[in-house]
Amino acid sequence: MKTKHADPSRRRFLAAGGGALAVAATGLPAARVAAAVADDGTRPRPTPSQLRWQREQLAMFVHFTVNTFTGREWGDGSESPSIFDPKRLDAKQWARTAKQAGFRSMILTAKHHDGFCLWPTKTTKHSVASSPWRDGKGDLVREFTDACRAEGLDVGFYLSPWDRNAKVYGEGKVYDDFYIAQLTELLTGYGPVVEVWFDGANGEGPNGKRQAYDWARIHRTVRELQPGAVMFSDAGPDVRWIGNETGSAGSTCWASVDPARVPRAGADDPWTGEALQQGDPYGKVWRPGETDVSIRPGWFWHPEQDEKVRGADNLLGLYFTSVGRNSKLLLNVPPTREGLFHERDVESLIGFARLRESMLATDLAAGAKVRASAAQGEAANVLDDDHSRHWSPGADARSGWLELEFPQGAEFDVIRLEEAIEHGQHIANYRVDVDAGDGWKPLAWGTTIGHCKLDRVPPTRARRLRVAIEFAYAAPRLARVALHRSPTGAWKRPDYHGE
Ligand code: FUL
Repeated sequence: MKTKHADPSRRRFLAAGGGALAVAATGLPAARVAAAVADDGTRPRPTPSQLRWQREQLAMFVHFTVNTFTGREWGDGSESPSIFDPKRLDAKQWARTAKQAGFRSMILTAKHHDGFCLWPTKTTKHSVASSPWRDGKGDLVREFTDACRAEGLDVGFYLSPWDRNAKVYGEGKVYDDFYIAQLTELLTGYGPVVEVWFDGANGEGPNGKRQAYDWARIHRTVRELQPGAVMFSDAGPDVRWIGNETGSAGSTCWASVDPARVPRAGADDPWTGEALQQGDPYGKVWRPGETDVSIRPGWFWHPEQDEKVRGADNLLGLYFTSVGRNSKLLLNVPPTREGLFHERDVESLIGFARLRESMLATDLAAGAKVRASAAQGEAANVLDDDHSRHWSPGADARSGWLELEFPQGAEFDVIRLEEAIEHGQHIANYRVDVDAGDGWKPLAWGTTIGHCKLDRVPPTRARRLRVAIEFAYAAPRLARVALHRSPTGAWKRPDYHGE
């Protein structure tokens, strides 16, 4: 459970953010809407780390701790380290699977709420050093990072601020020092880290007290020790939570947010799930949403859930509702008590990769003739995956269109659009029309594009296809237009999750 989001401001947010979209959607002259918003150069853009983070598209979460052995989801901190004994632990199997499935980084729960540390920390005895695993000489964080690097995967850590074991939890600066010491060990002892994941849960510790986390100090520590890492929490500062654990980003999804509506990272703030799902087109900071979801009903492995592993087509559904909605998918795969990914999970992951890769391997728009309403940069730039090149109707334009012509016709059921987000996210309304030889017909429309937007449509045959940008807050820039055929008929249900 993340921070609970109280409801009162929900209407306030929708009135502010949603209202702006409604104005744009009414078709009022773009200039009237644009007058109210900042100019191109002042809208937020991603940092290089945020850009790299988003372009990875797929990251794997690994939840593993004493809970794996007790069958619980939240340990209470009283677990004996003697129960932690994953006899066949093989982090290389995790990393190999992640790599084969097309994931680019892995994030390990170095410490969950129960306080048990997966590395031999100097800060507490409540760690692998007190367990029978590898005779108390093991370091799971080391095995994990070595395995990731051997496969060319980046690494990240989850270090729960809520610690139900630490006696000093709730003691103010004493716990801050303890937590910062743990963070420092992780960020200085194991090479480059690309993401640090801060959970919003903030319950009581063993003394019945709560801790007010010193976020400013925590953030400073990460910046100093790993300047290239992005920090996740409900509220950022670099990457925000998408607002639910069901794998669903908003079909409207802005990377920008308004920090005034997010008072403190991880705090009990007034954001609603919907507001996190959608972001804010007027937001002054770039803080894209991360979609964390588990391949199983729980975050940790439970034997009775072996029958409930999401199938390959279900995972493809998650891909559409996360990566395909301008978010990043952080998919959790929990190792078993033996310390291995279960064969069912592995099978689903490999199946997911096959479905996804076979869909993306063929671009039915390749070779199309492209023309545009106006062009600054070749219109045909949208036909290749080189992100450094894009099409724009011009710096002052707030609308424009692109037309693709397929001499042989094209048949597809997935439309992929990508904005050149290194210049910011600006497109607020678009429409896709097709002509199969009997005139233009509307096919799809949407409110945001961002890094990637995947629209599932009924199987469609077209001779011409037009992408009309109806309104953008600043110069619209499209880096990619691609057409695909989905392997599972995923188009049949807009929220298709494969069940
Ligand atoms: C939540 C935690 O309470 C869950 O146990 C899990 O770690 C999830 C990713 O974040 O807030």
